[in-house]
Amino acid sequence: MRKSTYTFPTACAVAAVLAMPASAQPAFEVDTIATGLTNPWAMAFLPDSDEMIITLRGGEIVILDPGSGDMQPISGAPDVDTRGQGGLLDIAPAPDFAQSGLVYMTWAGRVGGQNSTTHLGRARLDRDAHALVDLEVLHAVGPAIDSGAHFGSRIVFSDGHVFAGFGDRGSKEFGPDHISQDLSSENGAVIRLTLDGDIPADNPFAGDDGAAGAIWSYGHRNIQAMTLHPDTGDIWLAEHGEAGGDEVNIVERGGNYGWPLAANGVTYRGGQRFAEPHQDGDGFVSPAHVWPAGRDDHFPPSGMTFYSGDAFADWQGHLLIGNLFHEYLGLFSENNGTLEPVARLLDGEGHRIRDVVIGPQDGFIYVLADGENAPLMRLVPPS
Ligand SMILES: [Ca+2]
Repeated sequence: MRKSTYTFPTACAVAAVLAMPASAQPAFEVDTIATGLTNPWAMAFLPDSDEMIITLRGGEIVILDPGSGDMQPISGAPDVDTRGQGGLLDIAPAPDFAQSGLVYMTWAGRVGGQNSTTHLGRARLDRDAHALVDLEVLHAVGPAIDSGAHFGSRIVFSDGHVFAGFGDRGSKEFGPDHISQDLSSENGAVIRLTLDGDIPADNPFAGDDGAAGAIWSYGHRNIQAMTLHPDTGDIWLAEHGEAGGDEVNIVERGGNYGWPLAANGVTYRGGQRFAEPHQDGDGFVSPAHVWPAGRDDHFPPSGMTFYSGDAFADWQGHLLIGNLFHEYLGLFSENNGTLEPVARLLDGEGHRIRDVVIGPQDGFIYVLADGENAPLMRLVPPS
């Protein structure tokens, strides 16, 4: 295992550390647990185990022992469509994994011809056979579209249900006819299903004429992170804006999150505004946090979790969000739904950050990079 030591702010003397407020950042070390991962996308600890399960976008799954760095391939992954941003995406052990062995996944898959869509499914992990078995598709996002862009997606479990967040498939319709504003489309939406994949009767649009009953919230662009707030239990998500306008949102039942009718980003080409920025009273749910337009200030997120654990006591309750383009792990304090930036972790290391989770046993911060030869790292307190 390769170790590097970091202190920040840079060259912070001991006297200065003592003078800093309690929220100041301690130093940390970085263990590189594994290298050479090919386009990894998501990771999760297997409950009651020190092992992690990791997806590779090309359609492979591995189980990794972070102590030794040993990796074991797992067969039985779904067939994926790797066009564009597609492939095998999120992975999450079921709440009853200890009994059922079930693992939930999302992936991009073809649905006839050139059309593809994000799928949500589950399979049972057979450890002895090193295999996922009994793969079931629980839901395929409708409608399927001929596009390689914006599949989302992330999975969380809450309130006895499975929630998953998807993308808008890269639609360039910037008006009210955009699919994220269309309640018959599950693209650009969060859905809520029973653990068996059925649509609950108490979903906000269940039974409404022309609406997709699985939708829980809509008006999203491309959801790349979802996590639960440790105190409120709310679902938090992060989504990419156009050029800037990246958002962190707190998910409300039936909420319309505005894309693309309220947006703080601008067009990639020409930097033109196409909508009013989010504002109170515009009829859309405003983001908890939004980054401004422009490539210098934006924050294309991927992976997000609240810190819990004993290893970094000062960061308890802080929010960690991976930043793809600017290649760092953002650390934010959170107070009543308001975020303040605290530090850029791993800044300057040259890693697009794809996913972040907290070790349930050790409280270390596990960080998965993006790319064709990507490392899995963990932040640990200095020795
Ligand atoms: Ca929004």
